[in-house]
Amino acid sequence: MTSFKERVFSGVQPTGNLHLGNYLGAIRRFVALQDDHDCIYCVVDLHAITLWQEPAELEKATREVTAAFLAAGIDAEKHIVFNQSRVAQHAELAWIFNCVARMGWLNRMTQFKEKAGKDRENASVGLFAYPTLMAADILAYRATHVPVGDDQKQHLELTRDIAQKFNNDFSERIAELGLGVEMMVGEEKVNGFFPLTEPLIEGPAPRVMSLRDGTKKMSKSDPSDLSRINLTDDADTIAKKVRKAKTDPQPLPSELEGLEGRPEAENLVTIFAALAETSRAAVISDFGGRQFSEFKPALAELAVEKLAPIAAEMRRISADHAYVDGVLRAGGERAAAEAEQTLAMARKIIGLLGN
Ligand code: AQP
Repeated sequence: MTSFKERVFSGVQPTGNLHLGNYLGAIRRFVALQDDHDCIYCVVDLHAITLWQEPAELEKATREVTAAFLAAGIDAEKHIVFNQSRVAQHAELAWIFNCVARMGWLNRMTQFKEKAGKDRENASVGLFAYPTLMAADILAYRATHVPVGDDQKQHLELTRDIAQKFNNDFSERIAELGLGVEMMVGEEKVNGFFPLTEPLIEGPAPRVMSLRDGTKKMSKSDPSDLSRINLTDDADTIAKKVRKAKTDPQPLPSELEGLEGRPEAENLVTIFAALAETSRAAVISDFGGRQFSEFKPALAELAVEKLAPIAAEMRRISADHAYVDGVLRAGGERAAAEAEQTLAMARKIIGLLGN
């Protein structure tokens, strides 16, 4: 009996305004994981179109996210980098999962509620079914680990529910075809076709907050550009955004516990610690008792030092369309070959003739 090969999968939507939260919560961790894992990183353009995208902007943003992956240090030869729509198996498996997942499960997804807002009747069907496509992205490669920011926790739980229901619904058939793989669920040894994927929601900044409101997540779609540091911002813009970041009138506390109930101060300290690759306690030990007028310039300088080289590299790479498109094409071919192996088995399990 074999067990699942460890494999990492994650994706980023090409919806413009890639920001510090995307970098610290996701992309920088993608880079760290590639040293000892087999990784697949995807620009999830089919997810992007669940909300309206201008076609030319979508093309530009797809190249920009790819460039961000490469500029941050992802090795597209050793690992796989591609855009989702090139691999039709994602959409095929998503349809299968639409027939496995239950309406009640999707009705509970908070991201749909937030994104659809009050105009639920006018939201696309794709926005509602977004989590089943995400499950398909991951399970088309039978990925075992998914690094994501904290906001994706609920979608990862749904992915596990879908895998488990599929494994249960088809357990006899999976056994008959000898396609079961052994895995540990807690203390229990179980057998199934899809792994119960582990979310990797860790690192120093799984949830970077808005610079304008420390209770809201930093987000691409926030109408205020001052709320986020974009990966493409120049040094002056970064300095201005940090200077204008909302804070309270108190100096920084001298103990970590003093950040409680001060979301904006906590966010800036977290960002500093994550960028400096140190602990929040170390930041407080250096800056405790000091005013924001002293802390903010140090944070701006650090952010520029860390982000400027990535921004410059991103600009250089994304301007070279032939190169970026070549990376996506080659990655897409490799990804399709992997995904087709899973789909061929899944079709057999379900009873869909056609292999
Ligand atoms: N603020 C954040 N802090 C930490 N991680 C974050 N991520 C997003 N925002 C933060 C993580 O970045 C990865 C890619 O995100 P995405 O583009 O696929 O979708 P998203 O989570 O919807 O990103 P945004 O920026 O918040 O976009 P909008 O405004 O459209 O909702 C994911 O791993 C995500 O967790």
